[in-house]
Amino acid sequence: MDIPCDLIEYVRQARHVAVLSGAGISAESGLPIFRGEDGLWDNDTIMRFATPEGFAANPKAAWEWYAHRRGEAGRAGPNPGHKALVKWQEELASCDGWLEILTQNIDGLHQQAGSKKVTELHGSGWILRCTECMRERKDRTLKFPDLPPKCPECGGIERPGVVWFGESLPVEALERAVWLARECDLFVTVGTSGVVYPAASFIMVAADGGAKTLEVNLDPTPLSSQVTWALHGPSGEVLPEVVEKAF
Ligand code: BJW
Ligand code: ZN
Repeated sequence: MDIPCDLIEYVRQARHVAVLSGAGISAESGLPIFRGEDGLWDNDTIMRFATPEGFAANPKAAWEWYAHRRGEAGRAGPNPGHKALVKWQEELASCDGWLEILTQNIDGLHQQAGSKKVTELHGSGWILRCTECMRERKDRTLKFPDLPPKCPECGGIERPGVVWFGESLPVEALERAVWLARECDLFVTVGTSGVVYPAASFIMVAADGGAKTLEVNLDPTPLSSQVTWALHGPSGEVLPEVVEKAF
């Protein structure tokens, strides 16, 4: 891939880097993305599985979908794209800089790769939350004996600890995202279609604050024409190449 020299020079100098990742970064780990031809979704799936109303109407069906995805994520491992971000983070930490990740993904693969500062904007597929008493617990069961799972405290139905359409993002995650967007020298989006808000808006907050912006994505997106640099290719190849060339 042809990587512009001015981008590599900027990556070398940038001390404060924020990365927004989406489903595309985990595609090379074998996990499906949401939108597009090979995507997980059509409108019906969105209404049934990614809204609180869809879950309330049929928790078992929604859970079967999430249990299937937990199985896939549990068997997957981080790929060279995740690992390149770990190396980049370590390079910056060694010179008093920082790289922090804002992820829309619920698969935990950044953390599994070894990334330290990861904010989960859309929650985690590995957290269960009781719909009655709101108690949360971590759980990595890959095969549930019965669905939906029940709260060990009160017996209420549990839901995945994720953020569905119409629900607010966790307040601390939102605050962190805005802070990072304002403070970074470089804001990078990786493997996201850039159509889901508020995640898609953070790159513009960063640009308004004077940061340069980079998109790494297989296909062009609505963000492509607005960023300083757009690199179109698989993130598992593009990110390692950027990091190798810069450090
Ligand atoms: C590769 C690759 C490779 C493939 N390498 N790349 C402003 C305007 C309009 C609407 C709104 C707005 N503000 C809020 C809204 C409403 C709504 C929204 O955004 N709607 C739009 C869709 C129109 N947002 C919300 O409701 C949010 N809540 C909120 O804002 O609360 C306050 C509020 C509510 C209501 C009204 C107003 C305010 C919550 C959003 C929650 C999203 N939840 C989901 C499900 C999470 C759980 C789960 O995983 O099941 O999050 S939806 C789904 O989309 C998931 C993802 O995180 C998210 C983003 O998808 P992502 O990651 O970008 O994946 P894809 O598939 O879209 O793209 C992958 C890309 O990778 C593609 O481009 C490929 O080309 C690329 N690719 N292989 C590199 N190897
Ligand atoms: Zn409970």
